[in-house]
Order: sequence, then C-alpha cells, then structure tokens
Amino acid sequence: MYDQPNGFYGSVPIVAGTVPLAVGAAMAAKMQKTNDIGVAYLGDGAAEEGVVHESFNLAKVQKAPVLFVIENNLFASHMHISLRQPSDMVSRFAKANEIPYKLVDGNDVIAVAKASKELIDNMRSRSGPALIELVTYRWYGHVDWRDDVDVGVDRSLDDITNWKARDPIARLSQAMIDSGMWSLEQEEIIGLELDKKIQDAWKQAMDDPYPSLEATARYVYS
Ligand SMILES: Cc1ncc(C[n+]2csc(CCOP(=O)(O)OP(=O)(O)O)c2C)c(N)n1
Ligand SMILES: [Mg+2]
Repeated sequence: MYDQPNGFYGSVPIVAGTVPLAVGAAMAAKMQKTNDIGVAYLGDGAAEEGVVHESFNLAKVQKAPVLFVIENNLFASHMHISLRQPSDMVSRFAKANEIPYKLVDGNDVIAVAKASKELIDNMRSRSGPALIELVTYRWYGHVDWRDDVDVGVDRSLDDITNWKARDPIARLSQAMIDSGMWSLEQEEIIGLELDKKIQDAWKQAMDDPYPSLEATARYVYS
C-alpha cells in the first residue's frame, strides 16, 4: 500500500523494508526545506535486519529528521526476544549510533504521545534522527486471532493475562474517565457503533461475489 499525497510512503510485507524509505523521505524533506519528518514503525524482530542498522547510521551522518518507532512486543513471529538477542532492549542500537532515544511504556498512550512530541520538537529544532522504543506485548499469535496458536510460542498464560490487564485502550479510557473528559456511556456508544461497522463490513465481505478473473491483473501492468 502506498499513498503519496498523504505522505504514506508504503507498507510492504518485507520486514524492515520500509525503514530506509522513511530515511529517504526525511532526506527529501530536509533538502526541500519543509518542516516535515520521516517516521518509520518497526518491530523488535525488524531491528535484527541489517538494513535497519544501515538506516540508523545513514540517518545519523546525514542528519535526516526521521523518527524510528520501535514497537518492542518481545516476539518476532513465534520466537521470544530472549532466544534471538543478548538483550531485550532494542534502543541500545540508538546508543550505538549516537541517536537520541526514549524508552517508554508502550501501553501508556499519554506517555507515548508526550515522549514522541519531545523527540519530534527537538528533531525539528536541530535536525537529525531520534528513536523511541515502546515496550509492549504481543497478545496474539503471528497469523491468527488466538493467543495460543503459533507453533513454538512458549509462554505462560499468566504473562498474557498480566499484559492484557495493561490494555492501552482500557487504560486511556480509564484515565479520561478519571479526569472527567469522558464517560462510560460515551464509551458504550462508541463500542456499539464500531461493532455495527465491523458486522456490516463482515457481512458485505461474506455476501459479495468473488472478483472477476480480469480484476486480478488490473493495475498490475500498465
Ligand atoms: C525479510 C523478511 N524476513 C522474514 C519475514 C517473515 N516474517 C514476517 S513478520 C516476521 C516477524 C516480525 O517481527 P517484529 O518485527 O517483531 O514484528 P511484530 O509482528 O512482532 O510486530 C517475520 C520473520 C518477512 N516478512 N520478511
Ligand atoms: Mg515483535
């Protein structure tokens, strides 16, 4: 997927493949003297790809205004980070490249917003990359909606239960209710609206006919 007018330079199935694209976007913004920045979202598994380290290095030496957002959910496919890396802290690679970074509770929406804003404000004033590591947890298997599905995932039910208690959406909602910005009734209404949207989309997907044979090649060749 790609949406240039909205500044979305692509999502691809190749893990880490979009990280250098974000550095390129940041370089373009810098050369064109816009106030834009590049943002790359990647996982703890993606941080094991060579191109990510080349991207960190290039962004640093070129002072590219790019924010690397690492969603460290402790798993890559079905393997826990302890089986793959000598440390569970991915932001150590920022240190290695002398890139300013923050390590944040990734299940705390407000903390993530505050830390990101600080890094981005600094980035805009002095240029150059920054990195934010969001510590979170993969609830589900790699390719399914159940949490016990991936062969090889060896984790305790306690872990999943404890992490589910830190659900970022529930925590944000509770914080908003506590501060009087939001109510349980409003949450219920939104929940019902979303349920209906999902049910309608599901029904349409199940009821619509399959695409025609010609449609498969449309937009593939020009
Ligand atoms: C270059 C490449 N190698 C392997 C894969 C298969 N693969 C898909 S997702 C994934 C794990 C990614 O883990 P992480 O970056 O931590 O992302 P998460 O799914 O945990 O958010 C792998 C190995 C791939 N898509 N691309
Ligand atoms: Mg991961």
